[in-house]
Amino acid sequence: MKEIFVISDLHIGGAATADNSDRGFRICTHTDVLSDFIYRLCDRKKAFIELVINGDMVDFLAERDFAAFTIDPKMAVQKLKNIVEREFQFFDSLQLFLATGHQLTILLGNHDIELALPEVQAYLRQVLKAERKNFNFILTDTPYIVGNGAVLIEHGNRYDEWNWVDYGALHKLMAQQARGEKISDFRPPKGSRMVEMVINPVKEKYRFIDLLKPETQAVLPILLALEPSSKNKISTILSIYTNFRGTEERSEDQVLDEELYKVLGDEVEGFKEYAEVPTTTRETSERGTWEVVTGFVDLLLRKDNSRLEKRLPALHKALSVLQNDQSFNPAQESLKEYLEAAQRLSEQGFKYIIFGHTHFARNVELSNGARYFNAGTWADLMQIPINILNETDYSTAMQLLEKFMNDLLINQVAQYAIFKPTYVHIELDNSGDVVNIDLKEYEC
Ligand SMILES: [Mn+2]
Repeated sequence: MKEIFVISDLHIGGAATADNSDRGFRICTHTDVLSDFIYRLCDRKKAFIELVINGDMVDFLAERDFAAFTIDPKMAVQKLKNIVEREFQFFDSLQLFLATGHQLTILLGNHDIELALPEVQAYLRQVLKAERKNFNFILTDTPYIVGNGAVLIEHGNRYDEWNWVDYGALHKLMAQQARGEKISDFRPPKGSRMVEMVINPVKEKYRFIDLLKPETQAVLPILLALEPSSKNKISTILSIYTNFRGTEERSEDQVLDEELYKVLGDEVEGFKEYAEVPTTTRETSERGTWEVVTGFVDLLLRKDNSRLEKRLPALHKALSVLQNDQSFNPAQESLKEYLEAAQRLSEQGFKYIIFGHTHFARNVELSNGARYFNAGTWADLMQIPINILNETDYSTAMQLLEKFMNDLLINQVAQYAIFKPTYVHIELDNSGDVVNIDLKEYEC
């Protein structure tokens, strides 16, 4: 019998503030629990155990100097060294895991692409003392297949328009660096450029920014409410997405207008007029698409100097879309690109498809009886508190929302952070067939 444990999106990296009073740039604040999980596997010396780390093990994007991709191998090694020195407990546990004789497989994600660089690879092997045959490092987007072809494991960013990696170019770069040749360019994913240009600068002030999910419906309105000037950053996001290059003829505001126009059509002028009217004079009882869109546009277009409390009604409207949000429900996949990808893979004959990347743990039955899992994350998450979304009394909802927003303003994030470590557990029989597979939560 063999057991396989699949974990994903550990996102180890980023420094706490100097006096350790604040989470700083870390998204994973529980490497102690993670190491404990691995040490418990080490204790089972007689068992045949494999640990699969399904991408984003470490997070180069959280390491200074921030860059969407660190092409210089010396600098990339230095970043990994910083992570190893800070979080040595985790690397020690992996080293012991390998020394015990268990099997370790690491896949690339999209926040740890630098692991593929030859010098970085060599450094990681050295840290893990991984010269033995029980270490498997998958540095392409070839999926990892186990269980005699029944289980397909991959990070999942391949199905994400923002975060797919150009593996052809990455391989070329690896081959050139290994020979010390002049290197060609490598364009990191759009999502990584967004982290460098938008998320990390915002995170200097607001630590919650990359914990809060879902990204678009929750993060953008909250950001706009806290800091209306961030609408310029929204236009940067749009320009990264549409590959727009800034020119002298088109200002960021114009780009934003054009993008809004694509979404709203001729309504855009009406929305702007609407946004000029003070929110208090409007009906706030009705919910619906109109309210959500107007709430959001209101946040976008209101005067930058208006105070937070004045923006709360608009924020409340914008967040109402999350009332029936299924993001945190493991039995349902609301992100259709991953569900469709899993469905297609199941039609190729895979019975179990395991992704990571979204940070949302999943165990979903597909239409043909196959199963889609998402291994979730060991990083922290944050959800808009349900009591704010469900509160039916308007003035109570406003009070709750105001407290929440004020906590965010002073970085009192800990009370809202969720840590829910999950893994996919697979049992294989002696001939390698799957006898059991399930999504589990680690009891710390
Ligand atoms: Mn990822």
